[in-house]
Amino acid sequence: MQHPFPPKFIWGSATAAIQIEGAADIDGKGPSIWDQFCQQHPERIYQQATPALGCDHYHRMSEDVALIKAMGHNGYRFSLSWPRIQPDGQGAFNEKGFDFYDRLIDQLLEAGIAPNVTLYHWDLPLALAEQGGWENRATVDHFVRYAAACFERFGDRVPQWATLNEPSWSTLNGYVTALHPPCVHSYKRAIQVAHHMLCAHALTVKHYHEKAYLGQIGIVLNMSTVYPATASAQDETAARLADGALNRWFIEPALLGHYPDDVWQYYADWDLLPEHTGEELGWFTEDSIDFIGVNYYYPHYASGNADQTQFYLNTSGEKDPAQDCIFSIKGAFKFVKNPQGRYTDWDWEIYPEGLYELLKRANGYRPNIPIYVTENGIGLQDKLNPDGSVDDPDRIAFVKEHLAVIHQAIEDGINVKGYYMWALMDNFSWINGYKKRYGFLYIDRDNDLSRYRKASSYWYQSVAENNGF
Ligand code: BGP
Repeated sequence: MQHPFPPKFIWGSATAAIQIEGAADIDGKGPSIWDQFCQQHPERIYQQATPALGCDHYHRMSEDVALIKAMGHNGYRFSLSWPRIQPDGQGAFNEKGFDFYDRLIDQLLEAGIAPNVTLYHWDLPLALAEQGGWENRATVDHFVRYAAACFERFGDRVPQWATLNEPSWSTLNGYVTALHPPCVHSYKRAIQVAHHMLCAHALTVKHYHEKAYLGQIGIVLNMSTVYPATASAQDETAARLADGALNRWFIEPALLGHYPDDVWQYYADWDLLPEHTGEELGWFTEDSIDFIGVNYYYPHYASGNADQTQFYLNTSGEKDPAQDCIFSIKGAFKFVKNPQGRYTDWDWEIYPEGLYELLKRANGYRPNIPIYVTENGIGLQDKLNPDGSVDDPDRIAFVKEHLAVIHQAIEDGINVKGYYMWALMDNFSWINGYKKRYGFLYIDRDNDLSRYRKASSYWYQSVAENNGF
């Protein structure tokens, strides 16, 4: 075998509650910010898709766990729906919500699959959003109470917890590009939101450790590598700023215990600093988290030539080679495409080397920190064959290339403990709707949401069973 992995390596896949569960308003679940956004602005989502039915995982959970087991995985990353557990985010807890996750966790453990549970994957309870959402300092305390209740309920059975999924991406899209709810265009408000999320993270980690639960706790970050588009000094500066704003602003409080000085100064100069107290900054401590989750899809190329603020996201899967600028903030940085890059139909570059660099970088912040690749995958236009098979050679190639760099990182002494392919099943891909398919399991949306194993799931099963490839 060319790529043997260490013993007890986790081979899994990942999902998020709102992307698969459906059952949006039954058994006491409250509405989330995404439920409302999709109802009010169907035109902003490709083919006007909604997560209301999702993959109906809420009703097919046992079947899905049996499939995870049949596919040979020994880990599964999923998120808890805050509004399913606490419908308004601040009042009474919903016993039926707890009960659903009790059953999921028990069935996973019984099947020999370790749960890796994320507390917040973007589905903020609507009632909290109506009170200002993450801009409101009170949401920090509400989140910590919700997290504490989840630890009390599931803490004896969950080995890995993550506080937040990709706070950088959710604040960027919620408050800068305005592509995601609450669709705000304000960099200043984005930074306030990010600060509150990081406070909620820090307090939750502190609480978890004080109570000495059996597992580990970390955070999941999307740390896209940022390269200068050219060797010019202007692009170098833009790349450093973009990396600071999107990556270092999040990973440094989590791993070093403070915000990056250069970005802090930049925000101070531009009157963008968040309202904060000295006490809050003291909550960020070095060595607080037990592991780091890294989500990786593609790298960025930053140019300093940002003369306007604009955003482009290919949600249709119709490749658009003419589109050069992906995202730009006037006067700061502009992300452009790589003329030599390999791109998917949604214009996401395939570049496994970027993952290697991120793993090395996370390890550089704290040598030997356990790292899980908590998401990595490719959106494709998979088709169901009449015999029920699905050929997805591009997914096999994608995962294989990324596993090869993870293997290299482990050989180089980096403590990577597991890999969760995004995703277990095709799901609601946010504003891309359902055409963009990510799963090991094909979901037949033309009929009854039946699950079909794709070719990649058989290939990955053999990797998991052999602990390498
Ligand atoms: C990550 C999210 C996931 C997932 C993935 C793919 O940022 O954490 O929830 O959706 O991206 O992105 P998309 O579905 O937008 O293509």
